[in-house]
Amino acid sequence: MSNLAVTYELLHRDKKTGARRGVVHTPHGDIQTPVFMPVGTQAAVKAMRPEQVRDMGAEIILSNTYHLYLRPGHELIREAGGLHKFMNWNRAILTDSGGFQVFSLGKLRKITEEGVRFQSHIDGSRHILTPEKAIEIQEALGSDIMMAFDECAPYPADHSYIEDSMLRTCRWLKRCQDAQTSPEKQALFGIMQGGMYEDLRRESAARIVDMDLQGYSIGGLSVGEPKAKMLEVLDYCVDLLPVEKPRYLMGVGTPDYIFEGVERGLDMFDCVEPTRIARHGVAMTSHGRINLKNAKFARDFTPLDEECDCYACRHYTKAYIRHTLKAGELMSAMLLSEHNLHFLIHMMQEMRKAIEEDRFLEYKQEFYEKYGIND
Ligand code: PRF
Ligand code: ZN
Repeated sequence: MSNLAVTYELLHRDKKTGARRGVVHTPHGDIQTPVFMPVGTQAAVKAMRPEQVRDMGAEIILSNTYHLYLRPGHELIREAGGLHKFMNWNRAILTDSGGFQVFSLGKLRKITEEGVRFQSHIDGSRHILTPEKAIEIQEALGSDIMMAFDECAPYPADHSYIEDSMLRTCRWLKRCQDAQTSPEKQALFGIMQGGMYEDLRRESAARIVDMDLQGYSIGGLSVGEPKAKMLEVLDYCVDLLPVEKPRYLMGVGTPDYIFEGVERGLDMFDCVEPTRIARHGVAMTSHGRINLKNAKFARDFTPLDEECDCYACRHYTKAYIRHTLKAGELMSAMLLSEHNLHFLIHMMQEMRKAIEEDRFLEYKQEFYEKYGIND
């Protein structure tokens, strides 16, 4: 038995790409990787019951330090017996540190060496998040994987800004590690930053890998840069992270980016997109996205996706979902969220199978052609 909360087991490497098939062992069960993690920002995957998320095969979800700290408060969740019990989810949970959310607040925040001062987006109250505080909160929540407190720098930003920010994020990581009390119960993952600069990415990786964490993530991508830029950065980043630990690409989760990440050897992905677009009437299907607002679906009595066997596709038609959407019924968000999450989770299952059989590239090409991704 390991005395660490989280370990990575490599099962198979694709013969033609960097894609890898593995298992991440956590205190709340195993996660088959590569994995897509549904997002439950405020201790709820929007419009979904935990049983549904579990039954579609999700083995881990993501939740957020920033939101839960502000409301209902981490002490309340500790009192409830931790986040798993509070939200009735007994599989693994990863919590983001709040770094990213706080940095999205724009002029409501100020960065110092100590941490980030900010005003709540809910009531304007003043707070400070520090590396120590981010760990204290995540320990109260009791997540299986805690993320380090970092700065996700904006794009574009000049070299000197990114360098200062990246070095501060490394110092903050050390403080997170020192603040952590139970590495056998909860893992701490480090976050690589460095913007779009190769020298800074290399330096960030060298520093964080040296701290010997239980897993590593790549942060600071998908922040508005062109796709080609992001892929160029990913090309050299993945190999800077240890092969024997889980590798996570933060906040990236549309099908094309997941394929590109998996191809380069990344294991974990998360994105609010499938549930967010669901609430706007958009479904992901094997032939690309469709918008149920479109009048052409008014009398379409077929399922969202003929190839899908999710609950929504087994029982409902596009015409019905379109009707509930137009009528403002919550049902449309429920059905579309369930379908979209199922779609991505199923895509990951197929991807894992393909890697095991050394046909990742063939599967990628087949998916791209059907879905209509042409770059
Ligand atoms: N840092 C943290 N969370 C994140 C990111 C990051 O850089 C991103 C960037 N895509 C998404 N979520 N802590
Ligand atoms: Zn479906």
